[in-house]
Amino acid sequence: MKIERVEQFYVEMPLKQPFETSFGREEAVYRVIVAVYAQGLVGYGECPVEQLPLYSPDTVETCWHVQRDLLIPLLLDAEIASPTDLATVFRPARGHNMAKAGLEAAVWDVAAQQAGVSVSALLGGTRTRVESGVSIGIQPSVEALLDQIAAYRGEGYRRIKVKIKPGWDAGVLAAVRERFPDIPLMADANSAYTLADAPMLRALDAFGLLMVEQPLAHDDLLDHAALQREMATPICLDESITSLRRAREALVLGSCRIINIKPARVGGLTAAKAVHDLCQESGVPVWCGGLLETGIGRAHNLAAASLPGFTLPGDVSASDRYWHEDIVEPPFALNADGTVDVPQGPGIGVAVRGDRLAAVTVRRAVYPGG
Ligand code: OSB
Ligand code: MG
Repeated sequence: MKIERVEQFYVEMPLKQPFETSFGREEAVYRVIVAVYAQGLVGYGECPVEQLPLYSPDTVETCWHVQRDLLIPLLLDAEIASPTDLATVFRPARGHNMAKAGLEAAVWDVAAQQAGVSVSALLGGTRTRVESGVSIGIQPSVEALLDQIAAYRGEGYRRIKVKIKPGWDAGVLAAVRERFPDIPLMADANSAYTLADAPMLRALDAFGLLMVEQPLAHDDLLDHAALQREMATPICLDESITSLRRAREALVLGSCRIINIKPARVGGLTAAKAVHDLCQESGVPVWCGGLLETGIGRAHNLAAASLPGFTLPGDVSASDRYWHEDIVEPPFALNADGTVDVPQGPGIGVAVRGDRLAAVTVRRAVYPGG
């Protein structure tokens, strides 16, 4: 397959409600959406970057630039037999996983359409529905958090993730446990602590959490290994796992007992599957994380989460948890049993709404340029 044309869209999507983590507060997301054209078909991918490198080193502008100046020229030059070839095509570019992942995802979409199957099926997925959790940002008050948890539990979400940071941690989790003694609960620190906080982090063992996500530095493996040796609660790594190699290192070092796989963070669906395969061989459970994706990135995340080793509920919540109006049709919905369907139609299995995409686009470019 030859890619004939690539389009980039810089989009801005206001969130239904602000999302606050230990690294900042977001009222809207800023994304690069890409479309790739081949043989009369169009495939879509999403780069879940942000304006500033607060979660990932990639930003909207670095993504735009690296795609325009390196990845898109490489893609337009390549003869692609399978989307897995893109690992080789993009090899000259170091880092910039999110810029690679969006283009790779779009090629998976086109390749699946060509084969007349879903991205999930082409990847080797086996599930048609994925258990969904919900990630709740830092709230103005403990009461507000408890209300949110009650509302999401009422909607049917299977697992609650609470964002924590120094000053919003053990006391808050104690209040959550008092009100909801039995819910599947976890906490995500987004790297807000150091080993000096080990006594506080060990105290979280009292709350029966499913896991604590990324308590220490975003690029650390050694300190997490030391902390895991001292804690009963499983550590789950998010930010630290940026490739198959880093996942291997983490498992050898004992830095975590669970991995949150975000396809965009590891550079795409092929890398996500490789991390999944490694974890499956090693008996390490994985789940699919999220980065407040629009329906496009959500569709690709669900395809990844349909692989058999994704045994824990993912941050693959319904469209209405994030958006007043998604950019895909139909939007993603939560089933009564707390699952979200993996689209089964060709490609990503949902239609990108041209009107919505145009409405949220603030900059657009086409390659080859004219
Ligand atoms: O750490 O998992 C994270 C959102 C933005 C940046 C980082 C994270 C998150 C989430 C939200 O937790 C997950 C989602 O619902 O998409
Ligand atoms: Mg996280």
